[in-house]
Amino acid sequence: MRIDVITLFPDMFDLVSRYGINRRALDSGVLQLHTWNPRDYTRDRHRTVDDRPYGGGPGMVMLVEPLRRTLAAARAGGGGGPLIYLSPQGRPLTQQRLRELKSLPAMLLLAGRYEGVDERLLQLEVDEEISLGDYVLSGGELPAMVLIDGLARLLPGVLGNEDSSEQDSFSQGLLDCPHYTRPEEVEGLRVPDVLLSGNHKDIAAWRLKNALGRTWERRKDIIEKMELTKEQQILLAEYRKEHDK
Ligand code: 9WO
Repeated sequence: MRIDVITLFPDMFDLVSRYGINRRALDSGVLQLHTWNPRDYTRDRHRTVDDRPYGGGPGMVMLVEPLRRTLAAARAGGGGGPLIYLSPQGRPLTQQRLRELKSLPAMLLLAGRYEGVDERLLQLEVDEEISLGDYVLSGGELPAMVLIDGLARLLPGVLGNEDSSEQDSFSQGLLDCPHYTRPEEVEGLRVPDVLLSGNHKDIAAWRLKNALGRTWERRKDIIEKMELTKEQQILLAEYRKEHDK
C-alpha cells in the first residue's frame, strides 16, 4: 500500500515511520509513505498557504490553489487512490472501515491546519472525510498518523504473529478481554486459574465471556447493536451472574 500525505509538517510523520511495526512495514516495502508540503507549491515570495476567512472571525483558512498544485504533484509523483481529509466533521473511523481501506493499493491523506481548508477544495477533490472523535486538535497530522498506524498493522506480513490482528480488540466487534503475564500473583491479585489450566477450549470461552462482559459494562451501545449468538448470550449471562449485575 502506498500512502501520500499532504501536510505543512512532513517531519511529524517520522513519528509513524521510525518505530516498531510501522518501521518494519516500511522497510519490507508492504507500506510506502510519501509526504508533500503545500508550502513547496506556492508561487508568492512569502510562500503563503492560508488567508483570512470570508465573513471574518478568528483563525485562517488553507488556500485552494497551493493544495491543488500539491495534490497534482503527489499524483504526478506516483500517489493515487481516494483523497481522505481528516476532520471532526468526518464519518467516525471504525475497525471495520480500517479493514476495508486496507485493501486499497493507495490513498492520499490531507492533514489540515488552522481553521481548516476552503470548502471548495473539499467539494472538488476530497472523496472521504474521516473523524477520530468529537474533539478538535491543532491539525490533521496526528489523526492521519493514527489512520496510517491502524492500517499498517493490518497489512500482510507486518505483525510477527499473523493472527494477532484478527484476535485483537474489535475483531469480533467487542472490547478486549483482560491480559496477564508473569508473575502469577501481584499484591495478592492472582491470574485467573483457567488461564493457567492449559485447557484451550476453556480459555477461549473465558476470553469471550470477559470480552462480552466488559463490553456490556463499558459500552452497552456496542452490545445493543450486535446480534448475540446463543453461546454469546449464555456467556454474557454467566459473566453478569458471576459479577452480580
Ligand atoms: C481551528 C480554529 C481556530 C479558530 C476558530 C475556529 C477553529 N476551528 C479550528 C479547527 O477546527 N481546526 C481544524 C484543525 C481544521 C482541520 C484540521 N484540524 C483538526 C483535525 N483538528 N482536529 C482534527 C481531527 C481530525 C480527525 N478526528 C478528530 C479531530
